[in-house]
Amino acid sequence: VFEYAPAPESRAIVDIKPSYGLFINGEFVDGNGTSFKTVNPATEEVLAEVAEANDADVDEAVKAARRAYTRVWSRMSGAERAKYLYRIARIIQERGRELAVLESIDNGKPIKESRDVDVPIVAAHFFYYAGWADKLKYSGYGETPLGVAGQVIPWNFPLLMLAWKIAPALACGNTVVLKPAETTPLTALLFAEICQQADLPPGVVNIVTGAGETGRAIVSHPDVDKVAFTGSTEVGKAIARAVAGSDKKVTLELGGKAANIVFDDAPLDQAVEGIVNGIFFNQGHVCCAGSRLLVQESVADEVLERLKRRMSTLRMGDPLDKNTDVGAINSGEQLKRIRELSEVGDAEGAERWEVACDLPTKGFWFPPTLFTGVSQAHRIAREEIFGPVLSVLTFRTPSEAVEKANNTPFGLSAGVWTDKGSRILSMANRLRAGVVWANTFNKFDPTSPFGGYKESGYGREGGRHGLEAYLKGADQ
Ligand code: TXE
Repeated sequence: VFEYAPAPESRAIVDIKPSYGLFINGEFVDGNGTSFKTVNPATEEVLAEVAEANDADVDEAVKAARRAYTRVWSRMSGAERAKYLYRIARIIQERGRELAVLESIDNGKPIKESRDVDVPIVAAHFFYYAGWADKLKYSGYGETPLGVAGQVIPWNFPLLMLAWKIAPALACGNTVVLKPAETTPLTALLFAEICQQADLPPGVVNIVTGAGETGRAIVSHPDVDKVAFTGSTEVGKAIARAVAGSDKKVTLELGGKAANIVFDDAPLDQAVEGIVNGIFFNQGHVCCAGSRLLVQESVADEVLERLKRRMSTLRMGDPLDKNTDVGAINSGEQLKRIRELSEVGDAEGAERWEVACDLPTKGFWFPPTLFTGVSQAHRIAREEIFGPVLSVLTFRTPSEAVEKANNTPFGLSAGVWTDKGSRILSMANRLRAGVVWANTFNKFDPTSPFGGYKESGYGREGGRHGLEAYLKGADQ
């Protein structure tokens, strides 16, 4: 169905350097000298050698952030901080194409997503929180920043997760040490250049690259006041244990296994689009992905038929081709996890159906796939696959749908498809999920809070609620 064909004209607009240092105190520095490689997941080409921060490097970054916090950033008026955030937002817009292309190259996501979804929402976050910087007294959470925020983010939305973390932290007067994921460090480093271009005072934003050890050093650093993490539930729990008993404030945004619930009165074509978007957007590397389809029995056959037809039209391939719908899996390791869990699905008796296509021999690829005959006991109905794999279950009554949807240790999001307004409201009340979308899915907006129930974590990002994580509350 496709061959990987590089798109040199798009590639040419980004300047990928052979090696990158750490961004500490407003400058790129070498760090201790060790490094790791970041690769293009669509081709396995090594893109660059990136510095790996050790404890001493993280300590330097935290010291720089502390100095900037004490001497400059927390003493500045909110209106002045806002000017920097607006400037950053405008530069993100101006350099949007470059950011989108680099994001697609390092992450594997289709350019139409990075260009039309990720980057615009990143800019919107900076604009939105710039607006709050001089209005914190109306936030309901006070006006006093926490200090130095240590932030660790994943690889599925490298720039967007950075924006969710950095924009509110800075608006509230905190300074930041942020670590991007080891498979997608490049756009965070381009963001560091943008901070320089915006004349952001040195030390307000520090970007330290590395893997889990670097993350651990940030989280456990005694001079970090606040930890914000997005990633796996396993690491989230380890972080909660690591900071237990300290005075660090913590927010965790972890995994999910969202139910996308389709009732028989739903507009079915629209619902099918929502199912496809819910699980194949960003190759299913989405914490709130609609990875479980719960479809009412009376329309199950009809929905599945339309869904398979629609899935067969998805174009998979070169992330830089603007026609691509489904790009590359972010890493060999993630591909292995997706393959293994899918094989568990086969072994447990679910029936696999996948889009027929020739996958390239280089790079990390997995075809859009669905499993039918899935029961609640199956691991593919319970565990996060974090790939383009949908598990289909059926239900008869709204109560059965609620019971099945809530039967998971996670609780990040859910979708409800129905023509009945009253049903939307009652389902939203009964679903134990931080976000419930009605007749849509995967809609993000900086004004809306996002976060989980149960093992999906705690704290909210986005909206006015997102400020709470970065201000000293009355209880502290
Ligand atoms: O996550 P990790 P991985 C889920 C998804 C995926 C699985 C594993 O199911 O298949 O997690 O992905 C840093 N202290 N999600 O292994 O390890 C790490 O360097 C501090 C869901 O990539 O949690 C990276 O920057 N930091 C999720 C970040 O944590 C540590 C998004 C996330 O990596 C650390 C990603 C430690 N001990 C994966 N160990 C979502 N909620 O969206 C690692 N890190």
